[in-house]
Amino acid sequence: MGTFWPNRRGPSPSHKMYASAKSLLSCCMPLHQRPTMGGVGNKMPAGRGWLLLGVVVLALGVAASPAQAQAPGTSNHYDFYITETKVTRLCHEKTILAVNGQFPGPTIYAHKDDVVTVNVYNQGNKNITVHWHGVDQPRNPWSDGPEYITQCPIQPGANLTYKIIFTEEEGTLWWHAHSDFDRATVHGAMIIYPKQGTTYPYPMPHKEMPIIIGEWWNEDIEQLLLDSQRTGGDIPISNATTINGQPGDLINPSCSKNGTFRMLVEHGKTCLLRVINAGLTNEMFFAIAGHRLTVVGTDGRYLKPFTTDYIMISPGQTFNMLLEPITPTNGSGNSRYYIAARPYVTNFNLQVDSTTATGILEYVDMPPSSGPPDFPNQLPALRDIAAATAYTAQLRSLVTEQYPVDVPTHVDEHMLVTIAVNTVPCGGNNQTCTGPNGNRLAASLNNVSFVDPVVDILDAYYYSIPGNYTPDFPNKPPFFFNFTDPNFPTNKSFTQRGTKVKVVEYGTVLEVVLQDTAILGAESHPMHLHGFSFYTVGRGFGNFDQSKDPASYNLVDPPYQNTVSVPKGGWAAIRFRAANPGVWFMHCHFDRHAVWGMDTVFIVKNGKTPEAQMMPRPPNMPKC
Ligand SMILES: [Cu+2]
Repeated sequence: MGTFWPNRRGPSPSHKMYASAKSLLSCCMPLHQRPTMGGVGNKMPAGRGWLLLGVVVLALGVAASPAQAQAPGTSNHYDFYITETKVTRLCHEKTILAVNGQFPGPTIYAHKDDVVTVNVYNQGNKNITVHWHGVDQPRNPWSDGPEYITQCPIQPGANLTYKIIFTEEEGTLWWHAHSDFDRATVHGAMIIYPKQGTTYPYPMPHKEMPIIIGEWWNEDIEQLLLDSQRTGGDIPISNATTINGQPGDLINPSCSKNGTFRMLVEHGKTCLLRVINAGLTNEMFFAIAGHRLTVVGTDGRYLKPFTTDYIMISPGQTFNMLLEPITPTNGSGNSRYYIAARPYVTNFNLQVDSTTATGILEYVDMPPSSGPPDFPNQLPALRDIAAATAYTAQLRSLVTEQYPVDVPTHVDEHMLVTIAVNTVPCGGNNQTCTGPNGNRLAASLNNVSFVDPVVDILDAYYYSIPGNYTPDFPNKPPFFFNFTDPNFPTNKSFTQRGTKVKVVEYGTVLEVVLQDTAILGAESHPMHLHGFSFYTVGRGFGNFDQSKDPASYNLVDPPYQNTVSVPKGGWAAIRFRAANPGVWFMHCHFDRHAVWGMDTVFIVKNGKTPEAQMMPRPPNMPKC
């Protein structure tokens, strides 16, 4: 099939050549204008198309950015400058941390098997780290990113070069800060194209577009986190759901209309949507009025294609979808259609940000319509558990000769891990907290509420520094009760703090059943594992039953994921082979749960051969 994105190293056109951005707004990024892998110098967009996109970005406030390919060959380099940046949404101006002044941040482009380096310069006002979400990083936990797990934070004024080793991943992943709540504004897409000379397992789309779902707080999110840590109470809800950093014109229209994300399409030109949920708080439904979507991939892996009216995407997940721009026959004949993201909320006790973010899909080859865009009435309601369950049940790995699966059929070690929101005593001198019953909110896995160590766990492990963690994370919960009964024993609301890790031998096949509990309210949890993708072999409601439920497992074509949505009052079973030596975080991707302790760590020991051993510690890792 030849080359799909020919290297175009032509001279960089000046911006004034593209002064009339309007004429160039033909939808998403045309694929023939992909970035080249051999760049033309630092901070110089490598392909002509990226300048075009840059102009479009400026014109529409669309958050996608030129690649900054630097080194020739397969190695690419980016410079990320994290600075305090002023942005205005909902007519509130505030200072956020952002990469290269962009919110959402710049897109990283790579091909399968590339190695990309990113030098992160912390020019902000607080410690920070960055994680390359969904990249397995074989033998390279050093560049994984979570604060106090695999590194000490990058302090203000310092910098750190991360090495992202892409191997099996192909599709869409993303990067984000992995410290406090910095992820709210420090995030961006990673696009991993097929290996040079190979193609997608579906017809070549004409265009592509990252769509990043997020949240906006009018207040300073870091301050809200600090306040909640002082009071022991919950974190205030966000003020708006966002699409590519914008609430859209249904939320406070007089403030939001101008910035609304617009995606321009033409009849017959298929667009590949790369949807990412970068939100901190909510799973999301997503749909486009008048159009069906063909889902072809998730979490940097291919799926058996299926067509759907909507998707449900958890924080941490990505979905690749093909959009065929055809004027809907049942629509109004409108030239504009809302793209919409609405929270999917399973904890009915919580106050939530229920705003629906919108962008606009706009046909450039139709007469412009004057009325409002059509709204996607197929978008499920806020609490539609049945809609979410039906969507997720459709996820199956592609499975072809070129994209085989390797689902473990033999399990070496079984773990049952309960997930809970809890409390701990407020602490101090009879201090009263604003959490339940005057206590402090906490969260746990197997009743261990994870506490960050003083020295990051990877260094503590590598240098055998005692006192930072204990290797006794349990394989099962300490107590068995009816986990999903809302009338849970009241004494079970309290949890214990600790820094407990699970140590496994290299190559061990693990099955981890993640079990939600009703303690302080059942809800779904997007559980994310670093260092691995895993097969989600089963999901179900109620208490997992080892004698019955494995019979329903899909061991033929289960989805290969890095983040699984554990159903409210239910369970999810994942399997993976621990053939990646290092220190790997597992946590809920609802950030408030993660900071409350819904986390644990796998330490995978070195194997015997050199290929089964961690890379040596790079120089210049930050100090705690
Ligand atoms: Cu959670």
